[in-house]
Amino acid sequence: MAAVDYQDRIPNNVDLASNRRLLRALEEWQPRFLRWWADVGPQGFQARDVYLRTAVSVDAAGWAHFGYVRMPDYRWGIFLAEPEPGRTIGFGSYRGQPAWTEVPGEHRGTLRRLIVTQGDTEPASVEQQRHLGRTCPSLYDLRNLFQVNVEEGRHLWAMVYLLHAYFGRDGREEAEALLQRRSGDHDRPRILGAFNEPTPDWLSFFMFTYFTDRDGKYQLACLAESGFDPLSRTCRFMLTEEAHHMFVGEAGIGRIVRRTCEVMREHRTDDVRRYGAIDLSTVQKYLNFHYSLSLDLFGGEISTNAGNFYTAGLKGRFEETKHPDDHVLRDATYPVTAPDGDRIVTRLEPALPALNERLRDDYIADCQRGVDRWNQVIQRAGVDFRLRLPHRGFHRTIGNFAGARISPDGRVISAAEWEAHRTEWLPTDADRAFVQSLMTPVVAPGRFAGWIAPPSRGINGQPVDFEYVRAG
Ligand code: BYC
Repeated sequence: MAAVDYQDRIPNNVDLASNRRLLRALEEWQPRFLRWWADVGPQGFQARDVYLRTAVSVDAAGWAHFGYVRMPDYRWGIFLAEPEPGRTIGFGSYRGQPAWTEVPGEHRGTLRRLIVTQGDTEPASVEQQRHLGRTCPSLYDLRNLFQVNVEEGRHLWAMVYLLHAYFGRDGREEAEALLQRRSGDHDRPRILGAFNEPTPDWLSFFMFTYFTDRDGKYQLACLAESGFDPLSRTCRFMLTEEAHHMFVGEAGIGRIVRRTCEVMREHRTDDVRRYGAIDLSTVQKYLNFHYSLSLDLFGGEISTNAGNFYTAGLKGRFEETKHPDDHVLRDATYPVTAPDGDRIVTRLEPALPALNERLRDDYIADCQRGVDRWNQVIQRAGVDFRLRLPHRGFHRTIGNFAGARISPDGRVISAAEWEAHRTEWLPTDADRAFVQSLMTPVVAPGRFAGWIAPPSRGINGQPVDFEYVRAG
């Protein structure tokens, strides 16, 4: 395994130096990436020193180095997890055969499409979050935002490396197109729905990193099972970075909830907006919104694509090896939920086309764990309110529930009932304007906006009042 060499223009552990053509192609892509970062990456702060972690090796023990770096100087590189000697394909019709080190010709288009879809989300999220620096609740949070942003940039590098190294000319064209599409752009939108929504405030940011980055965790975990070994190794390393992003989301919402409960108790009222805190029913509405958008990212409940990805050995299940079955699933079934008239019914369907739904189920269980932890904060504060995940059919635009009107508690409802309650379930313009009104920047070390509690500890053993982003 080659060590990461930071003297290289493109740090990597894939021995780029020995492949001159590939190196040259990536060196040509690099300035275009930097131009994209300057154009639509984090607004302002580019000349500031930010306390960031950088990958220095891919082994489990301490892969990260922490230090001050200006974001445009961040060493975006190419890091693949260590190869597993003798690795075989774990599922589908090629199960048991040696993992591929080259793209299997008959699956080339499908594999490219999966890599492009994954790659497209990474720059999209940076674009969505580009204005947030101006309204940060603290230097600690500002640093976390930028950490997430530079790592999403690195994840784009990860997919672009695969496109350049394994897909020839069309791979290079796709790598260019990844820099051309823009989140929310009418003519050139990003591929998946949630990545075209704005992230206008920090409550949205924390919801996004909790719910949408968690989709990233599940999709990457399935791609980490891939029979195409370079994709598997790339995704395995990306997952180690992804964990921090979800931590930012879970801790961020937890700190908001804590602060709100403090204000409720201090002033003996639910009406905390007057005191500059975010009421729990608004937190619930934002949760409903981001959760439902993220559920859509798993695709349709019944998807021939999903079955084909699996049978072709390209995309497995979450923790594929832990499933005690044949890993082929031709004769298996899986329960799938759908609206049927005025009821919601669950039927056993063939397991292969139901793989998106199975993954969504894994994701939902994981989402619930964080909600339980937020509810413990609320309960310990003695507040009589519980956050809840809405029903999986609520506010969906993809799959069985698209077009159906489902209440958060899982009833098929009429258009009239939906309209009557919509403003209780989803953020209104007034809710968004209120949250936006709280977004005034706090940039003194150790100070926090009044709507969020400080974290219990700082980053990498540093104190909470550390100067995580140095004054310009
Ligand atoms: N929006 O058969 P279907 C992350 C399309 S997040 C728009 O039901 P399939 C991150 C679909 O593409 C993880 N279009 O679904 C997080 C297909 O189009 P084509 C990203 C959608 O194909 C935070 C058609 O509808 N990674 O990393 O089984 C920050 C029929 O689709 C949507 C991946 O997603 C939607 N929501 O599954 C930064 C992994 N849903 O092909 C990063 C790679 C479906 O007919 N992607 N469509 O034109 C995949 O595995 C699959 O493409 C999907 C869809 C799971 C997304």
